[in-house]
Amino acid sequence: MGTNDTATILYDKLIKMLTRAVAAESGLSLTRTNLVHALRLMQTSRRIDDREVLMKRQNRIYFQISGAGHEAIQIAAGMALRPGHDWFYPYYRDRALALSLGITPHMMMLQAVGSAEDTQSGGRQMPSHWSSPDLHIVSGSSCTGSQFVQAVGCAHAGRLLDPTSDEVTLVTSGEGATSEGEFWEALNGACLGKLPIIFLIQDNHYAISVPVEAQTPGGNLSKLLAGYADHLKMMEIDGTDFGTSFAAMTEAVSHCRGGLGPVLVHAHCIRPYSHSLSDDERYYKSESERAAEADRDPLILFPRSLLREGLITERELSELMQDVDREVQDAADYSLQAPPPARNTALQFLYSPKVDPTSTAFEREPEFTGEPRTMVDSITLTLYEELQANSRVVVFGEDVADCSRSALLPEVKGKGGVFKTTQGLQRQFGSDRVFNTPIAEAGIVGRAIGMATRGMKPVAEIQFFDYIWPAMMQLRDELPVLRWRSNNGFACPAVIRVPIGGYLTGGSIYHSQSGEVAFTHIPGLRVVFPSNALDAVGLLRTAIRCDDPVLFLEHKKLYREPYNRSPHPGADFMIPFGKAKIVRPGDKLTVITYGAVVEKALRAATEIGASIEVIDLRTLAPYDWETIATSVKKTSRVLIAHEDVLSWGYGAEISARVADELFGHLDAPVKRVGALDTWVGYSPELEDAILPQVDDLVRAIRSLLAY
Ligand SMILES: Cc1ncc(C[n+]2csc(CCOP(=O)(O)OP(=O)(O)O)c2C)c(N)n1
Ligand SMILES: [Mg+2]
Repeated sequence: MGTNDTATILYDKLIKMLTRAVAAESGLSLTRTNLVHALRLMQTSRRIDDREVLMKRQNRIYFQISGAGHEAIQIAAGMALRPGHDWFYPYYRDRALALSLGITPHMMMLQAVGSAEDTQSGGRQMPSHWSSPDLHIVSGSSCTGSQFVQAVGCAHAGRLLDPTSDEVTLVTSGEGATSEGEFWEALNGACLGKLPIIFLIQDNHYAISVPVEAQTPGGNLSKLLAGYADHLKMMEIDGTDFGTSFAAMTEAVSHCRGGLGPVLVHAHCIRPYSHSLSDDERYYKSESERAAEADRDPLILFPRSLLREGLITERELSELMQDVDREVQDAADYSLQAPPPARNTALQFLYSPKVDPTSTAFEREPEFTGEPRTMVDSITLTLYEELQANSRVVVFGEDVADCSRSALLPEVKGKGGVFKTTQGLQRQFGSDRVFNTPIAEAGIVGRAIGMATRGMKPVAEIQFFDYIWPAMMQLRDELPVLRWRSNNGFACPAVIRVPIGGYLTGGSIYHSQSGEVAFTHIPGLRVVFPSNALDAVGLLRTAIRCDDPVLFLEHKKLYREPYNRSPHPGADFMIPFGKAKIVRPGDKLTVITYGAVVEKALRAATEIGASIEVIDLRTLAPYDWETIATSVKKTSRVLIAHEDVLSWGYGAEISARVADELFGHLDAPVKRVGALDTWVGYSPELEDAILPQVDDLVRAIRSLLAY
């Protein structure tokens, strides 16, 4: 933006215009009362920042990040939208937005001190991590940019839940976070779906110490996005100016409410308090730059303009400031004596407190009908039944639809997934409920998170486990954390189905990976790994009907193996999580395994001929310790076998626990069999050598029996 003078002139013009025209058109009024209210919010936001800075210096809070310099655009956004109707995915700098939506100074201070009374996270999140189910402010993480893809899911869900609604989803971030892939994945998703979503990018020209020209080619996001213009309404504005900001936000909101598609508001701001209290911008910003920014401080410009326009008197201004100070003081005083969370609440709300997928409520007897089906057919049928049973179930991913060009459906057979797992589902349930997404794994999981947060039941597919990694931020820092970090305010019980594993002959490095331990290591996530068609049906239904996020691993090699087929066990058949199956009883040695190695273990046991017990874990998180312990106490010898690489593998955890808790029952060391610590090779010779085979199991079992 130009000089201070330019900004002031622009401001005066806009205030006059706004109080008349814009307000009338949008139904929103920018009356004197509203302008004074905006000023009050602005002042409150800044004074809370000031108070927190003080409290941090006194070591009474443990982190501080300010909204200073961003207040004008944020309050404009808050005033243009409707909390409790619209949905919000804010970021850490959105103090003034949060205030204008209804988060109170008390709530902010209680989070800053980490109190049990912190309604936003119960003392679990840093300050400035806004959350309120009532206001539709979805608890955010500290990860820059991860909110974008979730907001797309939220907006998409809103459309499916009520196509007549005029709700809007607002997602915000700094300009630095637009370098994240998730921003581009979200922009793609929002434009393709013409979704009612506002991307509010608050550009303070720095991402910590990195200036925008080192972050964004050309140093200007709006210019970079020019090619999106046909799909995305864009506005580049001075976000330190309340009038300009209100006009832009009002226009953005009415564009979205009118069903005209997404909007990106690029608001230039300043950042006078450094990045956070852990940063000092004097290390990388010149004095002249800092001085120029100070001239554009909305906390100076806005009250000055209201005074000049005669919308407030000096006396009223001074009273307002004193009033705000009192309110902030009250909030600080209250928070400082508020109790911390009880230590024994640490594990609370990792999982749903209402629905327990390990309980007998998820135990149903099979009622078999028809001929034996393969695992892949059984999964398709279960998805069909759940789509039928619950209108909130949606199925999506890369290539999962029969045909994106649905007009062609009468002519073509339909793709339905690279493994045909979802074939026929789009044809049966329509393109709203079964659809293709772009190749964007973070976007797929993020969409699932946003949809599940809104009460939908997304069953998303990652095409191959090998390609899950772009979604890792969503899978580790978001999906399993939302309930815990919001102290049960929000949850996202989505199901992510993932074909996994090797023994494919030619699958090579990038179509054969295992790696389930990367996910069993994540608190809050259920990880399921069936070894046969019957278990796949029962466990998939439990995954869909439970209230926790589930990673559902489907072994590609098992999809069409004749040996694991089963007649269909019925449309209500379920298997609880955390209940292993003894697939072969015995009393001389226990083999603990899962997935494709179950059948190999059975073959090894048969070859040896001894009384060997084989346990199929079926779910890896949670796992059935009771069945393991009972078996090991009986047999005193234990082998843990899995397809994934040996070192740091799933077997390491189980053997550590066996050694720890069952040491006195053992007659032999705990042994493990797994893949060599390398990738799966393309040549069949290599693949055989790398992945565990029946012979490896036979050798390991014999060596244990020899003790
Ligand atoms: C994924 C991720 N990477 C890095 C960080 C560390 N980090 C926190 S804020 C920040 C800068 C963000 O800058 P910008 O998006 O411009 O927002 P601003 O803080 O300037 O408002 C960084 C790198 C993070 N929180 N998340
Ligand atoms: Mg920035």
